[in-house]
Amino acid sequence: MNGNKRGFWRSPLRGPWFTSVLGLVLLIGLPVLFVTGLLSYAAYNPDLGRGNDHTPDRGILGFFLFPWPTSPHWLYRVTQGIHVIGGFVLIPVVLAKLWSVFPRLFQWPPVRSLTHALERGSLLLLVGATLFELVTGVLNTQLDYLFPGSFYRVHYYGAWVFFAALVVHVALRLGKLRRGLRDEGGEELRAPDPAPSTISRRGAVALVGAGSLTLFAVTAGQVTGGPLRRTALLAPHGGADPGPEQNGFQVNKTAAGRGIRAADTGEHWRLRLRGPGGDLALSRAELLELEQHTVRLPIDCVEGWSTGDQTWTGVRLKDLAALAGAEPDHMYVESLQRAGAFRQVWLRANQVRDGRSLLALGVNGAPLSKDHGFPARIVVPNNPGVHQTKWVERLTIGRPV
Ligand SMILES: Nc1nc2c(c(=O)[nH]1)N[C@H]1C(S)=C(S)[C@@H](COP(=O)(O)O)O[C@H]1N2
Ligand SMILES: [Mo]
Repeated sequence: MNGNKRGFWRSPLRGPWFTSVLGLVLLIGLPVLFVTGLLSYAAYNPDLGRGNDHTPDRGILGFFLFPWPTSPHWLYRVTQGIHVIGGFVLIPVVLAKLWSVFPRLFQWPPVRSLTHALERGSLLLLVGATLFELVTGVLNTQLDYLFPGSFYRVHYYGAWVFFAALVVHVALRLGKLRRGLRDEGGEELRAPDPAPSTISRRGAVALVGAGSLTLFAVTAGQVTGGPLRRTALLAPHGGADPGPEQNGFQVNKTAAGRGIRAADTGEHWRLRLRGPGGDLALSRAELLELEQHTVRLPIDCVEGWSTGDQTWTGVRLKDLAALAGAEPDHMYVESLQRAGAFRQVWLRANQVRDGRSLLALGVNGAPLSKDHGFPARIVVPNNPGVHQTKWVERLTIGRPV
């Protein structure tokens, strides 16, 4: 299409004001997704190496990593809730913004100068990376890790491409955005021969807002848990409530799905404990004889949903460390599960030291169900769900090598 055919696009809504209003929302919203995403990445303690680290080639892109705290215990629930729900909410805004500038895709000549080429190149990266992040993110929340290990990798590197392109785009366009909010400049965005309007510009913005609100309404319940969870139509697995009574809250991976056989979790099961004091093997009955502690903590999945607070009972990780002859230190957790991601993970010393960190044996007054990790699972405050290992087989106290 050449320049003269700009007249093909006739919507009177297109123009600097509409594009700038949407741009302003994205200028605030997308960086929030970026930052909460980096926090989620940090929450995995990826610097502890194998098992925690899904992006071994990150190099300097890991510069911001820090020991993820255990308090406040609701922090990950909030940051990841914002990340996932915010991602859904911004989808209509991204689509509307792309629609508002869509005719510009066909501008002629496509490249006028070196600066123009750089500008369009960065835009291509920005649009591509934004759509890529939204699509991979949505697929991950809906389809239960469509690309297991590689999701972290592609979503993480995609985020950095997005961020670099955003910086260039903002540097080039901030002035236009300012003028656009006053409905000035940006003539190239307007239809040269607009059709009569059927809806006001404000009406159109309200429509986009209504789309975002709808998405908010059908996703937010997954973070609060409880009765509101039923409103979370877009929560993973349709928000199914899995088990009976005390164990009746969200399950992500079932025991059957993870290949956990009843024979492995029966009376022959032993917790293998390894530390400077040597190796120990404890039956479930022996674990129940140790001092039991009770905590109220949620399981918060990277997919954005939370179980809400549940009452877990079990043995403190630091007591287990002491039993293995060690000061509370890093702890390597291995699951009975034989294959798949998240079967082994490092916990950091601050997590092991925290008195609320348990090897849980029961929940809400009942023994753990097999889907919630029977015979024993890890529960650590402010820990991403994937590190709340179920069907624990071995705990090793020490440092990653
Ligand atoms: N061994 C093992 N533990 C695991 C998983 C797993 O796949 N294998 N999934 C994790 C994930 S992704 C989450 S969100 C929580 C879910 O816990 P729940 O099903 O008890 O709510 O368990 C975690 N523990
Ligand atoms: Mo998860």
